[in-house]
Amino acid sequence: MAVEIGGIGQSVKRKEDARFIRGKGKYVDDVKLPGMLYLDIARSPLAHARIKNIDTSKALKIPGVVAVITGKDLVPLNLHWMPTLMSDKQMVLPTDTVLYQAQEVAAVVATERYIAADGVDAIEVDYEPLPVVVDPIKALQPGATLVREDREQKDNHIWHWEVGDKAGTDKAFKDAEVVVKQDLYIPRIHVSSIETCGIVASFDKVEGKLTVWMTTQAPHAIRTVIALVAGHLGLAEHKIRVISPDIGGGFGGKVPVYPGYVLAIGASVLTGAPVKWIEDRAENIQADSFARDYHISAELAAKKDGTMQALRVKTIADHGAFDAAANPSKYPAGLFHIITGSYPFQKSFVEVDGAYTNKPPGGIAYRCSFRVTEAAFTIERLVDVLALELKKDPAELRMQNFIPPTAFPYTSSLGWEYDSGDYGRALRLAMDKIGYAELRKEQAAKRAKGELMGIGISSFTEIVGAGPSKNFDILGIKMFDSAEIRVHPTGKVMVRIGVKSQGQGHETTFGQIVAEELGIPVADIAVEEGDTDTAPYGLGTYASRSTPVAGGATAIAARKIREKAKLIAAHLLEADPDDVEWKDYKFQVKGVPTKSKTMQEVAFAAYTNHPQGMEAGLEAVDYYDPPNLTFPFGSYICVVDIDRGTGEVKIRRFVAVDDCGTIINPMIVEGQIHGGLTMGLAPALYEQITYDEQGNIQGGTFMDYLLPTAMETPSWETAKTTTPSPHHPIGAKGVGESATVGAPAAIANAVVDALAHLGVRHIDIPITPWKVQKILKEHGAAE
Ligand code: MCN
Ligand code: CUN
Repeated sequence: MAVEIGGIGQSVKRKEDARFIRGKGKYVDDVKLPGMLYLDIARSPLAHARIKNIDTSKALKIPGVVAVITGKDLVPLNLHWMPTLMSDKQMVLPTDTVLYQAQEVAAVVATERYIAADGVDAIEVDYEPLPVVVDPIKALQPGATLVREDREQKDNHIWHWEVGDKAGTDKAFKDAEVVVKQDLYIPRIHVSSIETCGIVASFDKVEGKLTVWMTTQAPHAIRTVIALVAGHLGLAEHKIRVISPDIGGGFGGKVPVYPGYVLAIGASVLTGAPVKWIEDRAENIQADSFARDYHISAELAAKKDGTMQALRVKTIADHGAFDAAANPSKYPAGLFHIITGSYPFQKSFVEVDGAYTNKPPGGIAYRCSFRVTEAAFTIERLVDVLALELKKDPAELRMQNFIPPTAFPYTSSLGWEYDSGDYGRALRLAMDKIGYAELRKEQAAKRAKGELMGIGISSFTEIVGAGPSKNFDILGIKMFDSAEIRVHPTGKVMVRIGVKSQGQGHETTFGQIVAEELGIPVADIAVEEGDTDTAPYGLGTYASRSTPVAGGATAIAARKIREKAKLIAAHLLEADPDDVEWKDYKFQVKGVPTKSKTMQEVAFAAYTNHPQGMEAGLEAVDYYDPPNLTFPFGSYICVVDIDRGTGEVKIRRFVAVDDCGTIINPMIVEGQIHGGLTMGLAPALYEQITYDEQGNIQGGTFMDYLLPTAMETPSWETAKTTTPSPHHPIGAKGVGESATVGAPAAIANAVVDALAHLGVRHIDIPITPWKVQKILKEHGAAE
């Protein structure tokens, strides 16, 4: 029975793949409208410069160029600046100064895409170079080059944020038997979705209605932002329709509002024609929002026997020229205070300072759930540093310290209430699966022969599912989410939700939740997202929040339907509702299994034979405000071999044990973990974006920004434990980012473990062959 329904726990094949694998997905660039114009953007070659003049005359002479837009043209419309999600503001186009390389400087609108590009090439900008600051530590020093002249505050400090018990933590450190300290830099990286960002904006002058198709993870929030930013131009929220069609990967990079979107909307309002802007690959990698860029200094205090006691962390966050991060308003450093991880620290204190630099806006994306990757990497690296200091096995040290399963719900010293967990079970399973004890023996034998092999563990705790509205809002909009379910007379179902898949498989998994609750086969359930004219309001998909929040809304909306359906079933069965029960996906008269009604029969009756006095129809809406976040966790173990000649790190095995509570679709979750692990491998060994002293991007193309391919990616081995969330309607936690959060520390720990006997204690990621070879040479261990 259960298999036919395709309910919770079934590996139902992804419904959306029918179109994806046939090349029939519908992406923004597939939208073609009559009379559509194309927009392209001229970008700054310099990281900091005064704009003395922009000469657009040659561009305007090119046949097919319809308009050129500069910052000065936007001033009368008050559109030259826009608000960011972090209550900062960002230039749409500069009027006098550019603040980073690849910043938007002017836009060309033309009848064809290539004509627009020619127009961009013909724009002549006279720049006067200004001093550049790319290092946030230097940027915060007195006398540093000022990045943001527009601000009242005349320095590069954005905000200071702290949490925890400072005095108590300082005292714990003073009294501690053992203190380890580690500085870590988590470099700037960039998501590289298959599809770049883009928009088609179409303004209907007669109706005053704006329709936009865009690559956004949060269509409803974007609609509200457009209404707030452009309300003075007559764009009211009921006359704005945002459609987020199929998206070829988002990973956080499609949360922010980019100037290109605003320019395309502005151009459509000005010309009355539809305008398309599709970013090219270089623009995507050089100018879109960046992730990480955290300079962290972390200390851990412990007893000699290994008992962890206190944690103290100081961080400088490089946000580039505008604070355009996509964090909840209350938390400028995201959920970085999950940094206490899987351990019951008595005292902790964390402080973060944000800095402006002449770099593109950073601080958002890359499968991170709001700075959780930075936190997990730091604590899991630090635990290994402590293990080394105490000469303890890192697995044993973790087992000794884990928050015990009996302690949940557990409130961390930085204030988060972890819903559920069993960390020891996950680590034991990972150790059994990989054969930990045997590997340690093998390592010892290899070491004796001079061969380099390392084993690394990461037992991370994630925090996902923003969020309870008491803690979470973006620009005041509370982070709830929604579902609307309609059961049609013939028992087929339409589900609309406020989140938006970018490849995660929502059309399948949200159908499965409804299938389970209503006993209707998943094949008969259509799931729709991403159209603000039809879907209920929601905050979108990021921070692995769809299952924790919209998943809760979906289950509750379905249960509301079931409650009404029960009354109709009782009416049909001529029984008292109290004598009717929901069993085996049917309504049955208690104790009389032969007297039953299916949901399909009830649905038909809801429109044809419902009880007198009851409203017709069978539908429900739920706006779900979760009581808490969900705290998925996992234990990863990585085995590496290092080539003493080249310094190359080879991942021999990687076992990932994940726990995301109740699993809706095991196959989809495994896919999420495979993808997530690969995106965790990427920054650990390969990806990094750096800038030279003049603010020139190093690594702005795939020639030197190294994405792992199938060649570099090992064969991931996965396993699971299941510790349901006690507060989620179906016990599910989010999982979309877990593997990216957990993997880097396991890999880095494995590499350091391989070199620890040489005296190596830490290596900053990405751990490139060049770095390893240098270390081997320094220690006389190179071949
Ligand atoms: N799922 C499940 N059982 C659970 C938890 C999740 O079956 N206990 C399923 C979900 O129903 C959903 C998928 O797994 O189909 C991911 O669910 P969830 O963890 O709720 O995450 P979201 O759907 O909110 O997706 C967001 C998350 C984030 S924040 C990034 S970044 C990321 C990720 O998902 N970006 C992705 N995975 C991605 N996968 C693809 N293909 N493309 C992206 O851009
Ligand atoms: Cu931070 S990447 Mo996901 O939350 O969209």
